[in-house]
Amino acid sequence: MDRRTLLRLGVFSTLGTLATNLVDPTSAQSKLVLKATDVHPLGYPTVEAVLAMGRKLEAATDGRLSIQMYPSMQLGGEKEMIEQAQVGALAIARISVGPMGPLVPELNVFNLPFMFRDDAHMEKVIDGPIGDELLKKLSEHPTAGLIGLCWMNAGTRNVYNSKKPIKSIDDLKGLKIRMMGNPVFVDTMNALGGNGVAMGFDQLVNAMQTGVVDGAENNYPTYATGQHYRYAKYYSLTGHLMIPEILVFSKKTWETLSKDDQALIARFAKEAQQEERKLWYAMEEKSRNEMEKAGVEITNIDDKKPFQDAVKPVWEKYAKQHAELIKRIQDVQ
Ligand code: GTR
Repeated sequence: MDRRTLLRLGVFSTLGTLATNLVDPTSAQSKLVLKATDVHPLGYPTVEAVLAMGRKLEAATDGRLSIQMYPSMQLGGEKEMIEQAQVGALAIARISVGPMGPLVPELNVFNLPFMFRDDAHMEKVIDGPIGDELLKKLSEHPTAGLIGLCWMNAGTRNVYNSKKPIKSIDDLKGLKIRMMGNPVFVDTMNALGGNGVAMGFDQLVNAMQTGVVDGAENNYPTYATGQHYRYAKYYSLTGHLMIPEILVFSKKTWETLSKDDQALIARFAKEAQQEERKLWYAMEEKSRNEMEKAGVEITNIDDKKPFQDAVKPVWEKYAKQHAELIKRIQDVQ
């Protein structure tokens, strides 16, 4: 947009009231504030990694590009975040791969129960060619409307509930457990013997408070910062899911950026992938300690085999169409 068009649109006269974006008539180039969001609060590794990315962007562009973070579900749950990024109402969303499966089927391989052997395996996959390919798949997807910037660690998800410790698979019977909104997760919980209830993260605390669900499943940091332990004190190490996070950028906004700005954002995002990881492990340990102090009952499950056997039908249903990709993931040592 040239200066004349901006004048015609009255942009300069209303500048004082414009809170975001946009044009600073005193600078040669326009300023852009990228709106970012996360369901987690300040201090959470993913939030801090994106904030650090914003500081770098600001420094590298003399303040022309910056990131404004809206943490703690200020802009809604992840479904809403995806929708807002798709229409360009926000630029950056840090979400779990969980709700991305229905959008880009290949991403669902990360959502399969017991897909990764451990954190190291998961990291090797997201840091390597498969990680890059999947980000590209998302970015080039004709209708997803999102650019995949990078991955982040999110540890292992374990089941927690208000009724009893889960020592063996039989203990899951009859428990209503909140799962993320993606059929693969409800199927997983049902295959394990519980009752999977799909629900947004933003509704979970209320659902536990009112007994709509008996519990949920997540990593230590989410269990702790989300205050979930207050309603479900039995945390059992089922380790059934290990789902990385993904940082997405609105394709609509992306296409308005210069190639240089795109490259800069992509570079800082790659760095954020590694930086979040360090914060992640520290936070995981801290949360676990806090939970022990808060009186949470943590239960180890020695024999995972019955759990792995029980989810075979889920693999039958969702893995077949991605057999080659899954084999490549399993072969990563
Ligand atoms: C967390 C993840 C969030 C969100 C949440 C959930 O581990 O960081 O992005 O997906 O789980 O269960 O909805």
